[in-house]
Amino acid sequence: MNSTDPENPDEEGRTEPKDAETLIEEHEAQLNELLADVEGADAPEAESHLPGLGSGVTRRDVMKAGAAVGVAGGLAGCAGTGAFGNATTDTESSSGDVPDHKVPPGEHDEYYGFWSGGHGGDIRVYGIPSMRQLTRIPVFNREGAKGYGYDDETDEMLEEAGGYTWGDSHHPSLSETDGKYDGEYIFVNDKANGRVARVNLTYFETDAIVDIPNVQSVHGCCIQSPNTEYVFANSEFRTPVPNDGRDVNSPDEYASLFTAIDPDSMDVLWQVEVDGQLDIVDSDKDGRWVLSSSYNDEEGVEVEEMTRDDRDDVKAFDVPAIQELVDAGEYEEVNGVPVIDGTKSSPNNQGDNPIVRYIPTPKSPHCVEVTPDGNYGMVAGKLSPTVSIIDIEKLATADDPADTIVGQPKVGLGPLHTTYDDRGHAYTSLFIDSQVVKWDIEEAVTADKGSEEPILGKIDVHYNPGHIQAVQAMSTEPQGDWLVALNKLSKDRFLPVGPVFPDNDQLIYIGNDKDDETGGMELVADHPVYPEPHDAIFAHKDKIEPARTWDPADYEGEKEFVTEENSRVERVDDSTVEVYASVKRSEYGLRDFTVQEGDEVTLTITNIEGSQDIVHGLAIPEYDVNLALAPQDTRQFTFTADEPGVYWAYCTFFCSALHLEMRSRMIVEPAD
Ligand code: K7E
Ligand code: CUA
Repeated sequence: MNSTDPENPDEEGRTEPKDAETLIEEHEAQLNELLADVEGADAPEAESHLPGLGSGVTRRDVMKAGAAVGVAGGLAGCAGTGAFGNATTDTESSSGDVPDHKVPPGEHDEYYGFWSGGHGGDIRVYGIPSMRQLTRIPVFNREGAKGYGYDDETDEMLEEAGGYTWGDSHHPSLSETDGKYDGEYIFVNDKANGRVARVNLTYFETDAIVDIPNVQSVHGCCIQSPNTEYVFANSEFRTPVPNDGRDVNSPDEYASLFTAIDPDSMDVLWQVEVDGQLDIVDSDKDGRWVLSSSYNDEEGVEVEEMTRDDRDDVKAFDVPAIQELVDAGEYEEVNGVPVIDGTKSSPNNQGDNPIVRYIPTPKSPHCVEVTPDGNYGMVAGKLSPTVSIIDIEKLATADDPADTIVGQPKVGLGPLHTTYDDRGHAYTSLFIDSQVVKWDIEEAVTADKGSEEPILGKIDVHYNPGHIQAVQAMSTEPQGDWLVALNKLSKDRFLPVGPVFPDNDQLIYIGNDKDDETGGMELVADHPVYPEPHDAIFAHKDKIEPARTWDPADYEGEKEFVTEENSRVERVDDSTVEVYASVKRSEYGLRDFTVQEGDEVTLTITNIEGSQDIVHGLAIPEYDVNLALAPQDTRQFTFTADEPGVYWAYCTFFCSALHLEMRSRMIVEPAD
């Protein structure tokens, strides 16, 4: 119904669909109305053709807000002709060499990159700078290739975490010790179902998922720096708390909660209710403050209400102060979780040491990212062309929370996310301008608010970047050489693959500081990606130490390590059978096994190989059995043998010249 013309219904009350051009114009008008005022808004409207898109494709088609400002003169260069004016010179200009991003056959990348898979629900692992995909780690999604969600353990984990068939992973966060990545875990949110998962980086496997009570959607997710004492999760959608049918028609009563999770037990420790809404979250580097960005502090339920005001509040949580209240029992318990009142009028927020500080920022901002030195939290304006710089030290002392904002450079249209190098520069993605802007942090603090002076350069990306991420920028050890722009649209950059296009992750070299249009940034590679990653986090290869085979000691007492000798069938009772079998190239420990129709069968299968990279599978046709067994791993699968007959269990991984012959026969004898 949205795409019909309400003015001209036909005799059956239907209306004509609007044409594509009208829809684009309406979207632009809506956006232009919302965009906060920018000085110098009289820049000419750019409506010429984009380079490389061919005729007939206009800037409008890549969703630029054409009539708004900052469309940096023409299209060929985009950066450079006055939109950011007085670009400053960086004195540390280097030779200007860009290292080869192509990694020769047989050699390794320097960095791991962990991408969230969006509504694919997984984590994808890439090598940087080659951008080669190394593996995918299923998290909220079942995945046949890895048998994830099929064996009893992972199936039960997914069932206990709500039993949903998918998730929407957005924000991967690497565990830290002393502010440095320690290579132990990744934590990641599920925006769709209000969950947080933990991925074990020894085995590159999801090992825990918590379904968070009292919240519907978890968007922001981060660990506490410097020592991963908590994992924090922000509920984005306001709902009644608890959401059990009460207050459904009273949006005023809905709430957003800030949740703290124990990273070891993955138990929910406590929650804080706030006024307004919560979105993206990042921790300071000292274990005290956690900053949450927010849009919709209007507490609206429709887009016009959500974007009504010129300001929304960034919330700064004083974590030790909250923990003290919890320890003192000053909370209300809801669904077994201590919930602390962090609303503005709460007694906890009166006096000199409020547990939540509300910092007014323009306008429906999108994110918050703390600088590697822990000094500042950057809040990108989204509908405001600015980034607000929050001075974290001032959070404890400023009388007026607004005084914690110590800088507000004007960066361009649609700023969404900010990342950092090791030389004091920030890089912000500009969704509407389809650019990455590089700027000087300290200069932005000393410059007037709204100034373009701190801008060092802009580079075009293709197109509409969401997150951008530079290597190790979320830790205290930024590396400052590579940056990836996770662009939402790729348009014509790749061979067409039907109406659902790949996203385009672009690799940019940021190791050179130059006094040119881009500030030395250089685009080196396009990379098509399956929809739809949101964020990525990169760690030097030395930070991650994956196992080459399983260590059976890690599951001792939970599952039997089945050798060739003790492969066997055990009847437990009239209707329960346990089957134990080893696997090696090219045979199962049991060449056949017999069960009775109606039996509940539990398979316990061990890959007894000690050599790395020799993975076996065990599949049973028509019984939906699918196990993947890495060397020294044991997996279990339980099913009911309800169809009599002969079933050939076979190996799914091509493991030897006798792989096809590698089978076992399951015989299900008919009940009389
Ligand atoms: Cu910007 Cu979910 Cu991080 Cu997407 S959010 S872009
Ligand atoms: Cu084992 Cu194929």
